[in-house]
Amino acid sequence: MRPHFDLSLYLVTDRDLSLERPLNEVIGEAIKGGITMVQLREKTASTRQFIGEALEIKSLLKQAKIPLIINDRVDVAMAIDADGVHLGQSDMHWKMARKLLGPDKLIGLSIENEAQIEDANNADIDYIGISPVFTTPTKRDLEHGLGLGGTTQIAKLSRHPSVAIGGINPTNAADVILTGVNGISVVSAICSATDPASAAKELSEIMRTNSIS
Ligand code: TZP
Ligand code: MG
Repeated sequence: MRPHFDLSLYLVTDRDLSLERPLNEVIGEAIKGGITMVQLREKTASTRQFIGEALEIKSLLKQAKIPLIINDRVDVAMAIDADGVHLGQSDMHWKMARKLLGPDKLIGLSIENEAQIEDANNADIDYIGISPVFTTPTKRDLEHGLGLGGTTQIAKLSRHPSVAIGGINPTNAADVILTGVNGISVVSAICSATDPASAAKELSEIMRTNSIS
């Protein structure tokens, strides 16, 4: 059976934006603030370092009953028996990932425009990431933000639950939730906060009070 998951407040990590604190410290604080899901996104560490870190974080999240998703790296997800992977449009195809991971793992897929929705709707995946809602310095290879209108449209067309990502912070989180997504995903709003626990708590509270689903 696939793990139960809650997209409400989905933390995506970035070690370079974490103010030189170890990721498990930032995640530990964010758990206190109410995050519901974590994606380890590692672009600079070696594979061995990534695996070591992922194992530590896995045990932290297991205690909190929060699923651990690995960005891109199906091999790392398999090696540490993570709850699933998150794939972008140019990463391994979801079909191949499903074959490798089996039926009991979660697969999330990034959707960057309406044209990609039809394939996603027919895919054996568990959720979509709508990306990016707003342009963000955290991920510079993205052309333009979908905006609230584009996000609403994709969320409406999707048969899978959706989480929005890109430039989300406490100022715009309520508007993003009103697009109909099931959750919000953030990097810098939590990783770069001086107090990740209160940053997560603030977002979690906004999520709870504005949620329509
Ligand atoms: N994918 C689309 S936007 C993004 C990713 C990983 C980065 C979001 O970062 P932030 O700091 O929450 O804007
Ligand atoms: Mg990717």
